[in-house]
Amino acid sequence: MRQGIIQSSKMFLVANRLEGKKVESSIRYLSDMEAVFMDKVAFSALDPQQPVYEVDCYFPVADNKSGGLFFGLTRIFPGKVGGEFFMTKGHFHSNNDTAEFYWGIKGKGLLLFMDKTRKVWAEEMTEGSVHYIPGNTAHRVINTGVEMLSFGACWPSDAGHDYGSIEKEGFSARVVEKDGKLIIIEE
Ligand code: PAN
Ligand code: ZN
Repeated sequence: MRQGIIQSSKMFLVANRLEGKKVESSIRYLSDMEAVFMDKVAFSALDPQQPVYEVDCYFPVADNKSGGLFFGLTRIFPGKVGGEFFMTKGHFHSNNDTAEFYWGIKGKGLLLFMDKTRKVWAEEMTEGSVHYIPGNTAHRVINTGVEMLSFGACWPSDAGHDYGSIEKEGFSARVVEKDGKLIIIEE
């Protein structure tokens, strides 16, 4: 049953790609993400125009209006800076106590959660996985695979995005590959 629902949403997303909807697309390049990665030497050796992830969003109601839902499709390229995998910037919602669903469509990764006390935990994201992100919880997705990682998202239209605290303080855990093994380095 669960698989059936995800299969049909995957068909909708991959086959029709929000066709007929007014989609707003954005791309994050390495040059937008200097503060995010740990290894500044490895970072400076890479092409700043390398895309890290792209997002297609469908906003059926005005931003900040309560009662509506927004929909996003994110694709994170495979890649690393030093040993650290490509990932999204990550954020809290500005309207703190608003939740979100993520679901894996293709590829593999980790969804990293962090609460306001900086406690972190993670869930594996794979094709068909479903993830509930509670309110007051920062969220970031990391592509730990060798292919594109695609996932869907649905969040309240009055959630807003607060990138500031993550830009300043980061997450309290990083996901890196060392000697061919995936490890999580906690603060
Ligand atoms: C998602 C994210 C998307 C990109 O739609 O906005 O995956 O990640 P960043 O916003 O962290 O750059 C979402 O969580 N919306 O609320
Ligand atoms: Zn969010």
